[in-house]
Amino acid sequence: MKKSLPQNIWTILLTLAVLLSLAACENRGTPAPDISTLPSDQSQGKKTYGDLVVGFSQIGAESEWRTGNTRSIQQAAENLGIELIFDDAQQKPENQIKAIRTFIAQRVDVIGVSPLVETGWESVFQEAKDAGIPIILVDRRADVSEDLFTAHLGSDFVEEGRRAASVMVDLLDGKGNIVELAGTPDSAPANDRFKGFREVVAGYPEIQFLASESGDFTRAKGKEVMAGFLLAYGDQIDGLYSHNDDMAIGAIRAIEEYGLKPGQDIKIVSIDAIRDAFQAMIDGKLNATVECNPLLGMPFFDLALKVVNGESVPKWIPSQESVYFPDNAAIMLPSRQY
Ligand code: GYE
Repeated sequence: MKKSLPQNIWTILLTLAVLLSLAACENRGTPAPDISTLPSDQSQGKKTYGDLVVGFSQIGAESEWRTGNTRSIQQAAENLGIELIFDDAQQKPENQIKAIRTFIAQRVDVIGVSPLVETGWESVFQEAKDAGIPIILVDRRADVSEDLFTAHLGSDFVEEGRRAASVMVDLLDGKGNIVELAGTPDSAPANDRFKGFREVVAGYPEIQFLASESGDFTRAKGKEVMAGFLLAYGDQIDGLYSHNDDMAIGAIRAIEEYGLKPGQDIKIVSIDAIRDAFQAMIDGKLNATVECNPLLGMPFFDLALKVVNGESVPKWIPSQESVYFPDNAAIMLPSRQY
């Protein structure tokens, strides 16, 4: 008898605890009855990927980087069940402006755009803002005031230029003559890669620039411009800095046709890290490639959903990237996705 009283108390307490935890479990499956104290839309009315209609204005298909970027965006949309309205501007900013206006008229939830050039976007971005449609810059930046776009997802192109320069300085032991194949004039990557490279090379007075010209980020133009450099400067060229791998690959052909050995007679550093650059390194024709990640599809839609649901996002989300060299190119190639 002495022990029966405490035992009863324990039974009652245990029963109460079980009942309370059952009630808590039930509540977990249903929304809390009073959400007035929570920030709006946190527990109700949130959109999911399947609800999104997204317009995307792509630049074109000038490089392997670009086609890899397009694939990444289209595949991610398909995997997530997002309705994607995709427009290819074929290298014309006026086509991008037209596409953005169409997206506004269609009342899409978010507009993604990779601006071909840095300038000329104020009015059309303002139109999107007035219509309440967020603009997300994917890959390239636009030179507009920060209130005209919601976020920018893409690489630090200045840093890529710096990295390319450090590698070139090492390859040339701090002295020699360089030619440069620049990207599309006035584009953010061409401007920034030009600038970042010079920041580093400025510390090496025995490195000289012989010439810098745009190859428009394409293989064909890269080859053509490099052939011109060779005609003008021939054997004086020690190094080629190319703003992307495609132009470097075009240039490699021009160098071979001219009768010199790319990667040996002329050291070559380029940017992007596409699969063909790894092959060129395996073949001993390219000395390094600085990575620029085009696989922006998933992070873009992740950002788009957050923006639509009113979550705060950083103004710039830079990509994490490295530099690749011939010694590990063969090991890396099979796992490269673009
Ligand atoms: O490096 C080049 C492409 O904007 C980062 O555009 C991109 C650049 C890329 O055509 O290959």
